[in-house]
Amino acid sequence: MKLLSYKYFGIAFIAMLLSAINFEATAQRIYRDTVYLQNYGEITLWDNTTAFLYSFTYNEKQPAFLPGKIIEVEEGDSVHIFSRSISNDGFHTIHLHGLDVNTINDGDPMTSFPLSPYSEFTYKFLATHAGTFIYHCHVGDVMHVQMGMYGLLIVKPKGSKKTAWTGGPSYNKTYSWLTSELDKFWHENTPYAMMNEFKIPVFKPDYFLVNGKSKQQLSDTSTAIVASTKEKVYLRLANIGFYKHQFIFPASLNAEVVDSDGRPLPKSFVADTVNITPGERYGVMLQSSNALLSFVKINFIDMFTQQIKGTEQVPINIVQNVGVDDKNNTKKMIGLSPNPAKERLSIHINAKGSKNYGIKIKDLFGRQLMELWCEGFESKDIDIASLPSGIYIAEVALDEYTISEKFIKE
Ligand SMILES: [Cu+2]
Repeated sequence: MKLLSYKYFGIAFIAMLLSAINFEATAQRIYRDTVYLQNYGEITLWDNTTAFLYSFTYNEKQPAFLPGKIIEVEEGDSVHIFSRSISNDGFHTIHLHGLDVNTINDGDPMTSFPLSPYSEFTYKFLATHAGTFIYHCHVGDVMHVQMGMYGLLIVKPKGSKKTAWTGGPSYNKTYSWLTSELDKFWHENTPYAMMNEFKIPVFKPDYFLVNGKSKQQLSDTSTAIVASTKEKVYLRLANIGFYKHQFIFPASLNAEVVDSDGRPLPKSFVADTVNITPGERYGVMLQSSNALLSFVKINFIDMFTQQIKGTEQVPINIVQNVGVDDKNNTKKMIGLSPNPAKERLSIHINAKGSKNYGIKIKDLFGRQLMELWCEGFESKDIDIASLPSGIYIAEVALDEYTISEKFIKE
């Protein structure tokens, strides 16, 4: 036993030496970023109400928002995150969750130190391997995280290759969903005395968030998944809430879990349900062989009672991959311009033999938002200024069939 521990100590020592040498030898570039702690602001929720926030920001004058920006670095980067406190009286840190950083750079106020008002520190670490990580404030954890001090940190493979990790499975498109909850009472009654001086009220979240959004806000282009049957989608999932988040994928997506907590799984597995506890991250590959207009359902579960406290649905739209010939035909049938559009969208119909047609504008949830009836084949100009930005579907019903085309509202 004793011999074994000496042996391990020896190995650990050599590994440390090697990694120190490695650090100098392989650090190709220095990735620098600046984070301000903390600014005030507010979030607009799906029901158009707002909640007060304080969060990380990336310039001094930027109002708080949630979640923080995705910090994207590359494997092998030496990462320097310059952190400046702009708080009058609050203490904060940046904890690099799941990353192998040393004690001083850990951002745990107990083992490292908290940033006092108007102090500065540069958190440094070497991005040793690709993966999905979270950065968040580690002071008065529960309250500061709830107020918005969190974001994703993604280490991409070397050369930013479109693979889950270096040598890992490849993909065509990638999305990231950072999930959390929001208890409005906490935001309206924020105990300003930080550290341990306040009594935290019982957590009763009333908003359930994916990238800071819920309900109809989830058709936003950064969150809703749009891909073709030919495309492989790599979805990064990360939970920075206090509940367990249960992701239920439509079976035809063939959801394959490939990595967990920033490391490849020894063996990937196909699962239509993925449960993620606070702080955990998973990487999931998705591909459907059929066209699919559906949702990924997310249940937000209280871990003590196992009760589902909230459910959200993120739209997913997989379109049949069209060959070159099909594409030309489609072009002849319906044209949308400009796409993306800001205020007006022009629809040109080139179907022969059709005199009248109806146009429906739907969101990715399939809800009809507009309906128009047209005669003849002239282009139809429609006013879309009132639509929130996101992805929509223009559906044109001709005499015998319906054709649809997606467009983006900026
Ligand atoms: Cu903080």
